[in-house]
Amino acid sequence: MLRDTRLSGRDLSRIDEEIRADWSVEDLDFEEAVDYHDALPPGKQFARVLENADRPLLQPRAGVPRLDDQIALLGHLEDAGRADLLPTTIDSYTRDNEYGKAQEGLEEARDTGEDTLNGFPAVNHGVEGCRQLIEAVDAPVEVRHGTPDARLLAAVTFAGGFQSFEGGPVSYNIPYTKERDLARTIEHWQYVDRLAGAYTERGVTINREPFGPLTGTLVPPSIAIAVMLVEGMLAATQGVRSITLGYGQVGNLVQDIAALRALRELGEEYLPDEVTVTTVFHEWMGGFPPDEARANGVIALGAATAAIAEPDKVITKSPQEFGGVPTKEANAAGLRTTRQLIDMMREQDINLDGVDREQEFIEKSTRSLMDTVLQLGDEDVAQGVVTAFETGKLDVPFAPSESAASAVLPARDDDGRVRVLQFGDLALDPDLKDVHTDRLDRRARAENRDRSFQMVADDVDAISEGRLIGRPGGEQA
Ligand code: 8ZB
Repeated sequence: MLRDTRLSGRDLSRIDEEIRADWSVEDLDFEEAVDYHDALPPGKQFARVLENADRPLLQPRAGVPRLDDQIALLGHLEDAGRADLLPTTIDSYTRDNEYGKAQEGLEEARDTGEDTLNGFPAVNHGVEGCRQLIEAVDAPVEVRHGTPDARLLAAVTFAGGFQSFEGGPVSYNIPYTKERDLARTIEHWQYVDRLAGAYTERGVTINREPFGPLTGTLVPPSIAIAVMLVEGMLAATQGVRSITLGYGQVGNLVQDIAALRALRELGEEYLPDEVTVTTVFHEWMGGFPPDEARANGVIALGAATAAIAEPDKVITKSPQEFGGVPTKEANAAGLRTTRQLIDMMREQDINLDGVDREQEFIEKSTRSLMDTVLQLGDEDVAQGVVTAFETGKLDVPFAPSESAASAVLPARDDDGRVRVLQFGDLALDPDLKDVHTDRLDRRARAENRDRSFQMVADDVDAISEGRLIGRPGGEQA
């Protein structure tokens, strides 16, 4: 039965065998890999660089199929974008464990010179290919992906010199897949986290980063934070000691600052003392305006938020977000826009009305969700989170997964803060629910319409159409 307990050495070797049966990889040797990491210079030690920074570090997303192209791309982001931390975004076949198809795509890319995959197939490049990449750049590199069963990917990339790994059992299941069972996904991530823990115990700290934005669409902060705490707790059990909790910008300045502060405080509180907690802020993950000028406005608001809230890391967007994967130039431009804003604003002492109150509300709401999760699992967070999603007591809006109820519907209030319009069975105390309902009533009155699904639909499109709140007719009410 699924339990939040540390995997044994026997479990680890059994699973090691199991995942190697999926796709044969060479040079996968833990002891040798520890020595390899030991020889890397301090500037490539991900946790060290992140945890010792005195300002928010900037990191883009980037992944192309061929090794030499990926090296050139990361080099450009370092030089032209001055990225502090680098990514390697993994292709979708690998995310679906379709290594054969990834191989075909990689070979086609090599034959044609086209980017026939939407990311870097790290398993196919193998330990040796990954190491060439790590050696070719100066900054530390993280694996960024979206893989529900990331066991083989983790084994290969950790041995390949990567020291940070995105994702988690809830954040890479609920928003990303339809049919994967949540309990099984948690087992798969226990292996990933245990492997990170095993490196950590050998002096090679592997940073882990749960994916905070979830579905990226109007996610109420308390829901996102609860998922971060659950994934952080699960990782800590397996021996992970460097955890970066994430949060995706919703666009209301006060709510975003409050949420980032709540994320940090609750992270410190819920995760064991031996874990170093850091935070990451994702620039807007929802629909972007189609033109680059307006997209830069969205990016700049994210950067301004980061300048005030000072997360440890910011994941930047590019002005070409609307079109999907950006050119390397646009990607570097997103980094530069973000840095300009942060550097101009960071030393200003800016105090916004209402942040403390919003933070308190987010913390109360998150506690309400976490109390329920822990109760449902009889204090076992793994059991609890599975039951919480099964019963809809914890839920994510717009989630495709059959493991979630997806009954929660969010909408913005009259001030643009994300609230809950329909709760489903979400485990929020009645007095907290009343706040959401009151705020949305106030907006409904201001707009002369009923609280309704139409608000949700209007809000989902609002930013790409040039506003924060989806008002009727697009006009100010
Ligand atoms: C859930 C993450 C979505 C974001 C970006 C998308 C979007 C995906 C790549 C990439 C650069 C890639 N993204 N794949 N960015 N290179 N291979 O992740 O554009 O912003």
